[in-house]
Amino acid sequence: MDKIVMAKRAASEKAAQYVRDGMVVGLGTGSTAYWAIQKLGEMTKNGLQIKAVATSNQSEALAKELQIPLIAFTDIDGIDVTIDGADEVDDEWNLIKGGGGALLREKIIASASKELIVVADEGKKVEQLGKFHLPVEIVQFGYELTLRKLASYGCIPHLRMSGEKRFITDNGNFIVDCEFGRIEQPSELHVALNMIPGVVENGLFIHLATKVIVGFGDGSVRELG
Ligand code: ABF
Repeated sequence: MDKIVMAKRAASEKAAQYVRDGMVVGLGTGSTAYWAIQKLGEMTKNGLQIKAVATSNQSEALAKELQIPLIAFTDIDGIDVTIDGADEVDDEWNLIKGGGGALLREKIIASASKELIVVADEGKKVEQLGKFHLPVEIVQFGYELTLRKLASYGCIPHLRMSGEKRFITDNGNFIVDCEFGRIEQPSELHVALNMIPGVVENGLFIHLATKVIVGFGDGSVRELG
């Protein structure tokens, strides 16, 4: 198995061990969270009783395929634990997420979760956020002006494409990948970007993660917190 896949799988399967009978579990999006959903599918087949809330059409489809019982976000009071990936994780566990285009639902579900366990291969750990272009979800109306306002914060905004067409999120919006290079003050930038009219949400997850599990190519894991 490819070392990065081994790392993703090791981190995710370790995270799944924190899921207990009776829990409501948030299912993340991406190739790392994929392995957590696979493991939870195996555990439910062996009798684990959970209800799952999906962060995207992608994770919902995988949960259905694995016969993990799903529950609509509107039908729950809260989420016990969410397991999700990230594109970058810094030393304060601030994250850049949204490479998979699901940042809005991921952040809503993360904010409704008692525990957010972030699972990542070692390559996602960074000293400073920003090398990964920061995804920002924006409404389609007036997007040209929104792009200019995003640029005024010191980035090169790239409207995300899917082939020849503009990428459209599960919520019908555009994604702008903002090339900052380095983000000196992620918490302040997070607030400023969300003040821009037309911005729905951005991929900076500040103080939401309660645990970070890093996987390595030899199948070992390191739990931070
Ligand atoms: C998702 O997982 C996204 O928020 C994030 O961009 C992605 C990371 O992808 P992968 O796990 O495939 O590296 O939660």
